[in-house]
Amino acid sequence: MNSSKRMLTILLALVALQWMSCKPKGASNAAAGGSAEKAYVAPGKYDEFYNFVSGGFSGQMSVYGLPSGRLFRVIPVFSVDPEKGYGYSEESKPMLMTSNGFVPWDDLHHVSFSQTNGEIDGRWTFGNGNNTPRVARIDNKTFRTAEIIEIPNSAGNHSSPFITENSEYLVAGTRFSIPVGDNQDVPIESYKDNFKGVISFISIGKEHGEMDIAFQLLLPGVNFDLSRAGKGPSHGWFFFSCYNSEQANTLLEVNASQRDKDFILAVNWKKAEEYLKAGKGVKKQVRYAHNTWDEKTHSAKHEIRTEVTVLDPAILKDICYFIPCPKSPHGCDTDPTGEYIVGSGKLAAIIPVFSFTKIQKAIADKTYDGEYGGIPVIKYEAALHGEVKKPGLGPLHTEFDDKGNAYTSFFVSSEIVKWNVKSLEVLDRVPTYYSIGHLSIPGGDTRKPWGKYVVAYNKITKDRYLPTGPELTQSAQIFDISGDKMQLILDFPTIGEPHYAGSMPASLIKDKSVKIFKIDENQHPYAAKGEKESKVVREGNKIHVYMTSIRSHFAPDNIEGVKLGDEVYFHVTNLEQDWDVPHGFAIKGALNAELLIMPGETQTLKWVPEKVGVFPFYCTDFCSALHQEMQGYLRVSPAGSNVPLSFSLGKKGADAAEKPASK
Ligand code: CUK
Ligand code: CUA
Repeated sequence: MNSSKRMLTILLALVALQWMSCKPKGASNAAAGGSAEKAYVAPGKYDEFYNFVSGGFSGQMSVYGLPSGRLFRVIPVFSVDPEKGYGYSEESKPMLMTSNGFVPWDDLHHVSFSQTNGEIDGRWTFGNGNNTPRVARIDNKTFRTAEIIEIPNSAGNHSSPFITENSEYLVAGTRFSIPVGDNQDVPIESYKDNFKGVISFISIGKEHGEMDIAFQLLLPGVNFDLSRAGKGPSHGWFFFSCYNSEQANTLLEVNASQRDKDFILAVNWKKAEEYLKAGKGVKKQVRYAHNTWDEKTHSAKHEIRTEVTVLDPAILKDICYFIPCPKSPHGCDTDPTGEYIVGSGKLAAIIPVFSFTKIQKAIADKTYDGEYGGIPVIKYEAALHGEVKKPGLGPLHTEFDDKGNAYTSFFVSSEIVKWNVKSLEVLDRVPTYYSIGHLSIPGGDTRKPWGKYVVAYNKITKDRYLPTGPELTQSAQIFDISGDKMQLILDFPTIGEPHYAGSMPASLIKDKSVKIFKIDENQHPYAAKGEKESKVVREGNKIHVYMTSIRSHFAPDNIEGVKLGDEVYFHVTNLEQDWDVPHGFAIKGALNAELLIMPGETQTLKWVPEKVGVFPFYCTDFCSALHQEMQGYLRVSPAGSNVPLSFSLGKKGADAAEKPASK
């Protein structure tokens, strides 16, 4: 066994041990930590930062306060959410449409914020969907998903949605290379010949943030993992880590861990733009979804797009360069100055730090070590600023403070290690409980970090919390990093599995938060903008109920003349114009969920009655002292019945107005 193979065996054994053992390193002081006053935000006081945390396989994003760890909101993104009716209301269903149809789930790993001049500007938060490749944009004024775009020619959208310093682009790099092109029916064994790794550059509209696939890069079949944009001097470049340069298609655990070095891919996207302008892109026929939410119609629109432009960097020179990086790199992080790029090899015993200046010189001097898939490979030493020696085991991700320091998470040795970016000297280390994945400093991936806290997002909690059956909560831990030594100040459980997260000063969002939707601006085709407009209309077997809600009744609240075989659409308009007065709507036996309708908004619940009878409906959100009175009845008669269609509010039996069912 050569020394590198032996090292690999030892590391793999350590990885296995980590998962089996009950007490990893640092466990002896599992009950340690806590400097509660630093995380204490007095009742009624606001937190300093908003913290947006990915939910992993929950498909959601959650929003906490920093430093209190208080949970404010869970935003459904690639998931249906019965609490809010997202994915259940007729208006929101199109948000989850894809080229495969309705896909109500995804695996959300990374968040990123829109930036202006390399600083967080507070407008939008983006998230990636891994499984059915998608990127979502959340509007920070409403904390709602405003747009979702599907990524064609991609599978496992992991290297995403990292962003450039003026929000020109965000990227989507495929984790799984796949057959690309007309013939997809190829043997899996033909990976090396037929599989390609595609990276998409998604442009972002300057005013409204709308996403569009500007171009795709066709690259060798490897696994793209993570990425970061260059900044300052390296603005115009993007860096991607990749593993499986062995191009294995089976048992990757072993077969993709053979080579001493995989790669970081450096992309000169300004060069790509030049080729694009010169018409060097090739148009490819594809199918992908683009879904947008409209705040005036209170509805989503789903469309299928059919074309992308592809650039081939093996033919179009000077777009891409590979830089060797030890042992299956995961994180690939650029520091606030934009000069240094940190690669974190999951199985490496050092952390290499690359220099943008040296990379540029190596390219100018052609200091190459051959090619990989038609793309030049820069000599490792020629690109290297230096290596952090013996930092820990299993480095994953690195964030930065505003004092020239880096903080790297170590999954295997369960710790955060602080080191100086220039001198590469290790300055401090602190245990996390346990098996940290990502870590996050407010602004820690931008040109302007607020280096006050680092938050660890841990995969395992073991003995930290009360047990909850076979699965235990994941957790976050906040460390004060304002001094020389990192100090644990708070643990808090998280929703789903947190991967990456980001924080920004509360002031960037707080005063822009939407309070109501103006009822006059409601352009929903089925809105009833006052009780007088409420009505029930039959169109064939479709019954449209134009319903209003206001504290504390629905109009109408008695409906008759619905027959088996009818489809009923409750279009509920919330007439309130006060902050935080949603009304809910639910009807017995409905097969979807409730609606939760914000002030001024209209939302629709589709209901197909399956039984004859009288069905109560009610408001699900405790909205007033008489919330429990906010209810109504709908009568369903047999298919051939001659009960006339009628609706009423506040009228008794025989007096019920037989309003004509006209539109
Ligand atoms: S990955 Cu989760 S710990 Cu998907 Cu960003 Cu590294
Ligand atoms: Cu409206 Cu409760």
